[in-house]
Amino acid sequence: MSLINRLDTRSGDFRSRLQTLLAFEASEDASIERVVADILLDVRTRGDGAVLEYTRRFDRVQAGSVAELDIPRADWVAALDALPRDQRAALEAAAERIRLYHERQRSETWTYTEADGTVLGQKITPLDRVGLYVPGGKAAYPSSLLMNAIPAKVAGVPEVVMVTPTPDGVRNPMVLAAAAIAGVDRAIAIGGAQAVGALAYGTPSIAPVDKIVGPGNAYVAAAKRRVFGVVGIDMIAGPSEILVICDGRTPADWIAMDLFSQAEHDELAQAILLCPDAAYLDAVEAAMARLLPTMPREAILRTSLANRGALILVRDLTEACAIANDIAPEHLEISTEDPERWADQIRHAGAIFMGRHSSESIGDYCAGPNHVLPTSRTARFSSPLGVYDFQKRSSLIKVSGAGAQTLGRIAATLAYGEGLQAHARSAEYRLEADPAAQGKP
Ligand code: HSO
Ligand code: ZN
Repeated sequence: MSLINRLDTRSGDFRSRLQTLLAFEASEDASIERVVADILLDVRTRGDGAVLEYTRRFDRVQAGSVAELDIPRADWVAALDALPRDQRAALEAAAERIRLYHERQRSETWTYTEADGTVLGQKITPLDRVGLYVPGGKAAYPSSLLMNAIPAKVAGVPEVVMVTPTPDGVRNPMVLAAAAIAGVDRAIAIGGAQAVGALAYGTPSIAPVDKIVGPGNAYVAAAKRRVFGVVGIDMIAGPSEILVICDGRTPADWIAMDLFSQAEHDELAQAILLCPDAAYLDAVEAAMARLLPTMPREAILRTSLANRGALILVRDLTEACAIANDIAPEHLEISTEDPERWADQIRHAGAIFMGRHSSESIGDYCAGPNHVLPTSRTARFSSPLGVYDFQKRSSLIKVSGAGAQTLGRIAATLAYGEGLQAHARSAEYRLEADPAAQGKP
């Protein structure tokens, strides 16, 4: 079996083969749904007692109260102090760059005044309280904590509560250190659907939040979907994806490793290269074959590349851009001369990396933009996680006496048209002249 799929846009089965590679259905597992529904109901009715019981059962952590599961701030600070110097410096540098980038995203309240003195506008306020889910174990990425918590703090959210499971009581020191750097306000050692339920409904010791963000396993994702409406949620992320457009003049090892960098996330991750030069595709495949045995995650890489990876021969870079727009990838690298020229043609991608030096991995950690991005083709209609996800808008309306005359007539006419008398008359009460005309259609 070959290392990675090879496709050619000139061949008749190209579209159907591409379709098969792209297909990814976030499966809704009925047994997971049942378990999660039960846990959520239990947390909702029994509160802290249920949270403690599931934490004992799933994480093997005994606690007499939720307060005992709070991770004291002193422990985060200790974790930060114990970090190797270079790791601490890297986390701090990344956090600073992420903060600077996101500060530009902050929306401000605005108003304008019309000629008759009527004032209209939009008031921006942060959410009061945000819950941040941080997975335990192998998928606990401190970088993801920074990417979720910093935009919330930049938005002005006063209380960011992090939940993270600690199976057998084992904590992840780099996650705690990142929490300290990002300005998280409280950390609780709980996870799974029970943590999502506690954040959404609140318990005597955990105040309910307004929105829950952050990645998690299938149980966490199912729980977030179910509490949506009671609270806001971020997107439910699918497997990581990278699409590279290359003119065939970037060192083949660089592109091979860029493809690996997303393929190593998990077996369902997707890495695709589009290039008009067949010999270059051969060179990248050879580089992959040579580099694979050096990769600690070789097994995951082999599975994801064979199942969902592809090297695609295109007619030219214009065709490559059209395919990229169809795929709407989470990450797009444009590894060509004059990358802006091609980026101009891209409308659908979570993040666009331009030029041979812009590896996606730099974006994952420290370029500044968010690494929580729309996956599974949802970049057609959604955007990176940002400060705007933690701010909301209220409309402002202040009608002047003069404005009430003109607007009142328009409103009343439309209200009568809709058969809504009270609407009409409420507007008409504010009309100064001709009280005799009021109440008539
Ligand atoms: N590439 C991932 C984010 C990440 N990478 C975290 C490394 N750590 C999002 O698709
Ligand atoms: Zn990554």
